[in-house]
Amino acid sequence: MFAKASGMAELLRLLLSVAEKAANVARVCRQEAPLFELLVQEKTGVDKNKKFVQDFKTLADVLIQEMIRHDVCAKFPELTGFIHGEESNKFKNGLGESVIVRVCAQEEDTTALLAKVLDGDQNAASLLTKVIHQDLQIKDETAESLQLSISPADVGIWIDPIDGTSQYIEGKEEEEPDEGFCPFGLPCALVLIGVYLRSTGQPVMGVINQPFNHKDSTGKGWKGQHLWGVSYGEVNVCSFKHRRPSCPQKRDGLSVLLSSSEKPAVKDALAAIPSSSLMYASGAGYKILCVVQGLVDVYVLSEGSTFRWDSCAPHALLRALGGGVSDLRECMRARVSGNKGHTAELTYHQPHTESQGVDRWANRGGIIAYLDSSIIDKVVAALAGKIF
Ligand code: 2IP
Ligand code: CA
Repeated sequence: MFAKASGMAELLRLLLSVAEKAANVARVCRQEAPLFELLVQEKTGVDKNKKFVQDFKTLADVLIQEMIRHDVCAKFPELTGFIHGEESNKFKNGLGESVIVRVCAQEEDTTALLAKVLDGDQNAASLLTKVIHQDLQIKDETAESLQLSISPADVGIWIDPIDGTSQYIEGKEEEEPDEGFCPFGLPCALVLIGVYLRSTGQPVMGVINQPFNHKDSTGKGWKGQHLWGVSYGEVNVCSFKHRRPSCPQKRDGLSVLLSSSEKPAVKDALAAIPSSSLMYASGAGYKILCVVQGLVDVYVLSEGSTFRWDSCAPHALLRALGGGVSDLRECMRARVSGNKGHTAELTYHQPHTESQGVDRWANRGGIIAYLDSSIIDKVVAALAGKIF
């Protein structure tokens, strides 16, 4: 007989299931014609009169976030008020009416509410509602057997409903090559759910769902994949197992993943590290995922252009594998003050109180994501005097 799953194991199972529903929402918006039209119209911006059309991608984001919030709070009321996301759930429809997007207890009520946001488009509203109210269970024996000495009342959650939205909307259909990663395209779009400890802000659990991992057998639809990781106390478990010591791109040198919009000074400084190779990919979450999978050694970002919701989930996976995500500027300061070895890992519980809006939650010192913390020194030494 199995022992009863612990609260955190139950939370993980729920997050895996709700992330899969989120991936279904993301896929259905691209696969079902009435919804896809709304996405495409947004892209080309044809119908300027209909405001909701311009905002359809935001609606998909908000909906995913609210669905996660609804499902988690229904099962874990102790998390109410501790689930944060990128989006606000206030929405304006084409008539200028303000609608609070939420998932209702009854399916027909959700459809009615969505139809209001979608200016009466019943068809689109019921397609979305069906996916949101689906009862979907992901089974994962390792996840279910986890025993942690913390409970859901000790944690908070960060949601990025779709990270890499521009790639999601553009929808370039690059399949992930067997041995590497995609520099752009649908595989860079990820659903990210990160769990942190309320007391210290340390990331303890992460679920990543990649809705568009590979094409299905018909070649028309997409299949996804999900990964998870848990890191607390003695427990460090990641669903991703490294199959080989290194990938072809890595060879002996240092492979560095960057945003294509990274500053030239940073690119030059990193390129000067002996036998380094610079690579580029879209999506902050996706870049950290590439580090998790050992496809590159490190992801470096010198700007404060990512947020807690981008990094919390993949950070937990990296910790489970012995790595981490640190504040780049703090690492550079630590070097100057002779505090070598100080990793300045990101935490997730405290806002920058002097900032406004989303900037309160920015990873404003830039980030460095690694599996092996000895890489921090190499990167920081190369960048010393070049940035900040
Ligand atoms: C974005 C998205 C971008 C990324 C940016 C994130 O999140 O992941 O792709 O920029 O940092 O905040 P880049 O691809 O240049 O790294 P979202 O898609 O949720 O806005
Ligand atoms: Ca994001």
